[in-house]
Amino acid sequence: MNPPDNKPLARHGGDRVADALAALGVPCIFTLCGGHISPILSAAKARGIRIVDVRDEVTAVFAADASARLTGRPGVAAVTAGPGISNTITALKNAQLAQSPVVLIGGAAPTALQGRGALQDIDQRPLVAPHVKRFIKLRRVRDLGPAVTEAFELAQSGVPGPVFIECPVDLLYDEASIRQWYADAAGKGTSLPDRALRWYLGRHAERMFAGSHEHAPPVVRPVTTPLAGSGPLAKALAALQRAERPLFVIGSQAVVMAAEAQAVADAVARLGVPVYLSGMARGLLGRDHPLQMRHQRRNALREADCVLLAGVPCDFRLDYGKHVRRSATLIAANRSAKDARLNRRPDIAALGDAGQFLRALAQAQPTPPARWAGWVDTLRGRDQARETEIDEQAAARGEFVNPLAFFRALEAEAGDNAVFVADGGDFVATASYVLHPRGPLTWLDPGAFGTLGVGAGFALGAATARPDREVWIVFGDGACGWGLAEFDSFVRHGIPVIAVVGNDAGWTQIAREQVKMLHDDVATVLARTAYHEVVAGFGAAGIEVRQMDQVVPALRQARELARSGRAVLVNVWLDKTEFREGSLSM
Ligand SMILES: Cc1ncc(C[n+]2csc(CCOP(=O)(O)OP(=O)(O)O)c2C)c(N)n1
Ligand SMILES: [Mg+2]
Repeated sequence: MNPPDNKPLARHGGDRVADALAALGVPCIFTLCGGHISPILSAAKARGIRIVDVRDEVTAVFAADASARLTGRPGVAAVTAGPGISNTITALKNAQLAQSPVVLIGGAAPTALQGRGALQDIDQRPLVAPHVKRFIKLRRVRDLGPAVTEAFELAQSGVPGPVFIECPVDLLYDEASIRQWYADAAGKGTSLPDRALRWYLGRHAERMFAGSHEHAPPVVRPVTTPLAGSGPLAKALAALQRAERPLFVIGSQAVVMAAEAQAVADAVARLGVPVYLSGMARGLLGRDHPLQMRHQRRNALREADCVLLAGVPCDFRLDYGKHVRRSATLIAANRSAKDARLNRRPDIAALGDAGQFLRALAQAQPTPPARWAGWVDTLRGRDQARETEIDEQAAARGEFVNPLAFFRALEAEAGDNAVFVADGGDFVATASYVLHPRGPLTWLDPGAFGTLGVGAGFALGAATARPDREVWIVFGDGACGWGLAEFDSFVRHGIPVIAVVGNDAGWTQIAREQVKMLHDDVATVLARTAYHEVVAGFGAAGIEVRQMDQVVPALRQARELARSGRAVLVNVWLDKTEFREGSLSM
């Protein structure tokens, strides 16, 4: 919409932010509007940056996070002051724990009114600062552009993570309007306090706009990759050469430089060491690489005599380090010194980018020793035995759909270019054993924060960053509740994601243990809700599946609809299974 009087707009602070974003090559901003940030959104739009507006600020930050993980470049979200910012906290924390470079731009009350009871004015620093690498507080117009380029560099450097830029609204509108606004606020009174206020506000405006009249183009700052030294590399190489049963566990941090993920994959394939992939590294080696194991990781870790944890801390997922045998040589390659040493001190700490470390190892290692073949075969054999068990469990027939059989079907039907977003409990854990991500960066899950509700935002980020991909959300019926309103965003923006909801009418991952230990299913029971009808209300396509023989036709129809540009939700009625019996994460 043009301004009602059609007068050209004076240059304003929003233009400075947008100029910096454009210089950085930002393709897209995820947002939910608010008066505090309007100038940024309209200036960014005018520079050809896509503005994707959503229904909850948390979605905007999840989307920026997913986009960052898939492109290796910071994802950008902009939200309004106060509640706009407080709504993002879960996603900010999630991005921080996942070490994902997100730049969040937040509005704020006018500088002169902060702390005086202005609309949505709260002290935002204590709310946000614990979850970001830096809280950048701005008081001068001329700092807007440099703050954006600084935030980009910071978000990606060292251990990547979110950075917050607080932009008070009076920095964002044009100087004449703001000066007029301050003049009106100061009034025309002649008393001493009136004159003092006028003087104070005049000086305040001078400071705000000081130095803003020279216009220097934004300077993009280079990002340096932290590299492990040659000492740890030589030691790790020697340890590998001595090993009889080496094992790699490769996690998200090995692929933070997304553009180089394929080079990391090639290196891992050349190294010839059996490997388990986790987090964003799932899919690194493609669908069915002979070195990649999917099952019985705990046993493999207990037997291995040399373990490289590449971008993986010894947290709950490795039972705090207890899964690795004491006598094994433990090598930790990690950008974070804290993560490299978490719960267990490694014998060799290679502090630097884990992906680059793998590449350096592959370059330095001669061909893999022939004696490793037996070890690889042992692990392969176990993996295949587990696959046979899964096939047997998948064959069991019940009243509705068997989740294992469902994922076997999805594995066969989803395109070779599929990206899977995982959001849920048991249903998603089953998916993670049965689905084979197609290649590097084709699997997204929340990470160590274990956050339900990431699905819609992650899918939005994935679909905008990778418009050539088929984006699937694997949703628990509980988890899908957070994101259903975003089908409105998918429809408005023509984003054809396909959601499959495992409808077991409950928060099953919790119910399983709660009922067993406390004999009470309180708060874990849901209804067989018609989620497919809910999304139809937003204009998306909804399909219901209650029987196994409906699964393949429904998946094919869903792909067809998505290809024609529609967002789709397939609501799949599930049987209860014993597949996840006994698993509990604390
Ligand atoms: C934001 C958030 N709230 C609560 C939880 C606790 N939680 C973990 S798994 C789970 C159940 C998930 O249910 P659903 O999505 O239906 O998947 P299911 O286990 O039934 O397959 C819950 C509530 C969480 N991880 N995150
Ligand atoms: Mg459920």
